[in-house]
Amino acid sequence: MSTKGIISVDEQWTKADGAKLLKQYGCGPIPFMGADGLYDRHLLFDNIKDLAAIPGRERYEAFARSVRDVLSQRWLLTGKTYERENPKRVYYLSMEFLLGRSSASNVINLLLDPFVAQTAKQKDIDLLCLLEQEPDAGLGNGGLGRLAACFLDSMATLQLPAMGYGLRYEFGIFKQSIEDGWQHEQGDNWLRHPDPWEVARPDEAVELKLNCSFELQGGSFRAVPGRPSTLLGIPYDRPVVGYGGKTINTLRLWAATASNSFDFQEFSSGDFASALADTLAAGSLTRVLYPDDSTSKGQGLRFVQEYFLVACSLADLVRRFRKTNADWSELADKVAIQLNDTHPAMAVPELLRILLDEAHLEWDQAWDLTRKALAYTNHTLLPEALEKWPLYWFETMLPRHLEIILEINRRLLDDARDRFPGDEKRIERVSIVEEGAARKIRMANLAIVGSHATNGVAAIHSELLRTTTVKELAELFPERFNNKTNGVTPRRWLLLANPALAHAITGAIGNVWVTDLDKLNNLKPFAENASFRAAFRDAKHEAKSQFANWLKTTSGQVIDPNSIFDVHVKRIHEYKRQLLNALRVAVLYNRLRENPDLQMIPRTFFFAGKAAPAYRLAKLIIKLINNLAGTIDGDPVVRGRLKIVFLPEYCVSLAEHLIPASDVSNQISTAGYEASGTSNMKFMMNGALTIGTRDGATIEMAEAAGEENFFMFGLTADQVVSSRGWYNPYWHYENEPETRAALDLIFSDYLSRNEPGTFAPLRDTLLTHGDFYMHLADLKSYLDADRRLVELYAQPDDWARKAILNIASSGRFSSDRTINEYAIDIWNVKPCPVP
Ligand code: 26V
Repeated sequence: MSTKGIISVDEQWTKADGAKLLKQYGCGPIPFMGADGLYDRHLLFDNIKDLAAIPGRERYEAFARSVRDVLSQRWLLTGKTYERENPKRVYYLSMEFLLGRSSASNVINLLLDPFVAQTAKQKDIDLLCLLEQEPDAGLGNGGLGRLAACFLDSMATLQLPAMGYGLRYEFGIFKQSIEDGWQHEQGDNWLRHPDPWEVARPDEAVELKLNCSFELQGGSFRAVPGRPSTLLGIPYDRPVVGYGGKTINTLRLWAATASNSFDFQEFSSGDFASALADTLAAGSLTRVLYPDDSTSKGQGLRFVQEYFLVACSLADLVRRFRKTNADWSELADKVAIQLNDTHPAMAVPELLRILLDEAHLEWDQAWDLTRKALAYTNHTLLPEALEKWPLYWFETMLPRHLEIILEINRRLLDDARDRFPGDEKRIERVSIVEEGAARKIRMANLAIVGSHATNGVAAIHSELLRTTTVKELAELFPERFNNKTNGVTPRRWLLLANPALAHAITGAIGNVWVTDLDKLNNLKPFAENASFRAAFRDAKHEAKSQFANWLKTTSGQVIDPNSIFDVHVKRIHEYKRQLLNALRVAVLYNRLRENPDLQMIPRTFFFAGKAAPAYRLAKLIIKLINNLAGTIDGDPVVRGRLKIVFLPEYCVSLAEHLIPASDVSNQISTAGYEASGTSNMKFMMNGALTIGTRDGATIEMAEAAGEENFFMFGLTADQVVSSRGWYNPYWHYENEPETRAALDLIFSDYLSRNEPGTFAPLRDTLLTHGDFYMHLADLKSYLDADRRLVELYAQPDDWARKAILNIASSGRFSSDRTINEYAIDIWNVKPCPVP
């Protein structure tokens, strides 16, 4: 199903001067800054304060509002164009959108960056400082949420009539701090100040009915059965600016509130608590993002959040469909709904319910339309992350949905029995209902059965999904299964994050790469061009120095920009194997302790990432990394040669600072466990070399660049599976002296003198309990790859050659390519240009 280049981005708007651009955006002769410019007016009239006394935060708000003013006409026009043209539209449903900051990205996509930079200079405004005032919108846990954000950028850039639907969490992913080496969590109150990028639309609120009410009891959220209630979803819209500013799509985030604010009678008679109970309970529905990306056991609030997203979004999109279409039978010709993982899988029974109960269609037609409209993306094979909800939750909260699900299942199983008579094992595996003492609804099965397409996010992942995780379903519906390898937006991750490298690339091959990343291929010959290699090295050095300065000013930490920046950033998970990386550094440390005169290029190892608050082992891994860092820092023998930095509070903005400055990207998951990875792609585009296992999209990246330009090591996914039976971590402990010494360093409390026994659970995982993620199996080959890598770094020209070839081969990993494939293979939608 390959699709290259059928939809392409129009030629960019010529970079006109600022005044012309403003005119094109519908701002007429209004200047941006200056006495009666947009910025100055906002500064004065939004604050009503002496101009000199207006603090940085308010200055940022005025700036963002003036950029929003510039795009507002175009935003309106985009909506109007869609209404007029009535094209088939895409709706991307996701519980997470990890947006990061919006201002700089919007300015760049509007092509206003040179103009804004120039005006800021004239007005003596420190633009970087201003932009740093914007908090990250951290409405996601990690890769899945960031992918959704990159997809929005690509859909708008490709001029697709698309919309994102999500939740407006008042608190995003928690803030991480490190105390004494341990992770601590704080609430992320990112909406404390008004957010200039959101527009509330109370007039478009949606009402939804549940068969229960909710109450807050001792701080926890509880369903009260048998007392039906109504909730309100208030939409908050955010502009999604396509590159060139032609299309401005919408991300609509729902906030929950009670339908009637509170019972005034009750309130006046003095029962304040009871009067406010419903309002409080309803409001807490969208209060906070779930910070665990591997399990949802027992989290009833999460279940209601998921239904709330689905019910609000479907009501909204059906309303929009009905405005311009009289005939329900056209639904699937006008609407494509993508389910980002199973989190919005209740869209299956909800859409059926609407078609059956509100549109009064017959089952067969309703079912056909539902399946044609919906498609599902799987993002993980980890069994503990596959959602299964207790059947009795549906019974108490959504009885009609349960009825519908059971009817879907009855028909499914009848069909499966017809096709595979007597194969009850298979029937058990395909069933949407997991039988047992507590019956459960398998959301992945529901999503696959109720949609027309199921995709994984990298070739190996799609293959494993099809042949192992849901094998029997894939045998029932083979035509539904496909692959869509992830991608990332080159606007944010190269053009915005790495201006020096972007400039060097544009200098060599022109700027078409910004919207056609395959054009990076034209860089290949430049690997042999000495002056381009120098330009690459200069850009890398500039990014490293800038990162070092940024780190010094924000945290006081001093790092050496001439050391190798070796980076491992992502959520902390056993399968991602930060522990394997820590073992590698422990081995290197031991080598220096044993041989203090060893000559080596100085290295700085960066780690960053959050652990789910309840994931104890992940938190212990953070502690280990920090203690190892402390021990190394305190050891005069290694000082200046080896350093570990654990950067707290990993977020989109930190990634934007760090990735351009990286020399080495660690992608070292146990093969078969990382669905795709997307930071791997960001590093590649920014000219870091990858040391990694054959997992997820890293396999395809190495294929694209040639394995000789990668540092691949370790067991393959097949080998991981086939060695499970006999793998014995003790063998490595007993037969590999460096492995043993590294483990002993940890187990001996050398790193935890004041807290003996702290790391005992690591011994349990790595040895006693059999090392499920096979760290020890891969340590030796990791060290081999590491040696090759350092040898190459000692040859700066050869290193630059490989880095440039990596950049040149990264074109395939643009989210524009991915979205193009979704548009053609799954959604059947076409661009709808805004005049
Ligand atoms: C799962 C759960 C389980 C229930 C509680 C809340 C929650 C929140 C998030 C998740 C998602 C886990 C899956 C995930 O993030 N997968 C990542 O998706 C990336 C984009 O496709 C991919 O690059 C990563 O390899 C994959 O781990």
